[in-house]
Amino acid sequence: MPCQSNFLTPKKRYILLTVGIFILILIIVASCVLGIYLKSQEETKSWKGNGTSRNLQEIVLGRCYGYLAKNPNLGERDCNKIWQELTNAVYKKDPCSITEDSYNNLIKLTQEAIPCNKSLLWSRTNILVHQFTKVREDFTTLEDTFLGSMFDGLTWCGKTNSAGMNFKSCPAWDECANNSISSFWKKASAAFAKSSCGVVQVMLNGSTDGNIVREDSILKSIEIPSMNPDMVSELIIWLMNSPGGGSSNSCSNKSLVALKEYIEKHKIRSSCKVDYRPVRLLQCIENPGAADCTTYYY
Ligand code: AVW
Repeated sequence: MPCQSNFLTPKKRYILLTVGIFILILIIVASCVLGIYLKSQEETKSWKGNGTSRNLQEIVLGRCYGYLAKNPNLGERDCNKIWQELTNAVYKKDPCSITEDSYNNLIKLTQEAIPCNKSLLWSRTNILVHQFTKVREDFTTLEDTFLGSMFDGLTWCGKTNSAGMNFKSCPAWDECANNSISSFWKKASAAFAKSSCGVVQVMLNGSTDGNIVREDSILKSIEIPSMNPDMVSELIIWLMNSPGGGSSNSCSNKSLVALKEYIEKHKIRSSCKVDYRPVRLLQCIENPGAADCTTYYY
């Protein structure tokens, strides 16, 4: 009896093979198109904040080497590794899924001892406090430290589906809870407060609109709770009013009294000075004609 083969005829085989190859090519092309589409969607996805600062890598590396040159006591630090850890924290990740822990390695690489009685915290006095530490190097804000000075004023975020920074837009501070910028500053602020010791100072703005200290400020929500009451003996508030008149406040202001109670609830003693003279003198350099400055002329 002739053998009845179940095998396909060469013609059928040829057709099947052609169809198979065609489907395979179709799948490859479709996934390429989808990949390109996803990437382009990501590039055009517009977050509310500015994109990554231009020349971020060069700026961070330059600031890193600059700080090390001025502070040889920090010893050997690898600026390229620091940059690498920043990219590890944010590359190929949704910029709204970056937690404080994402920066653990970066924090480890930039650890620095803050001498006791030197830490200066601030809220709503960003410009004034840094004008002050420029002339008074015996005080240090987070932005004057190795870590803080490298990233101060810069913006960065990665892209979900590819390596590299997103230079078009990044989430704004409040756009999502775990964004690359807010998580970084929260983590850095907690580390700074944790390593502070002795008498700590905090510069506040008595002439600001609204609350002197915002409820969700980093000072209140992160730094005060992070300080170790066994290491910090006192928190001294410098309440700075604008010398040009306008609204001003005293230490008996309701929100300051509440802040004092909040500090003491964290087992840290606190006190308050209005218009701390060394800072007032600095304000008067900028505004010598202001009513509250004329008393300094003899
Ligand atoms: P700030 P903080 N929304 O003057 O106590 C938008 O109130 O917060 O002082 N931007 C914010 C927000 C927010 N909820 N929170 C913080 N920022 C950004 C580190 C924003 O760029 C130092 F050690 C704003 O201009 C100080 O002791 C800036 O943070 C403490 O944290 C300051 O807000 C100052 O932070």
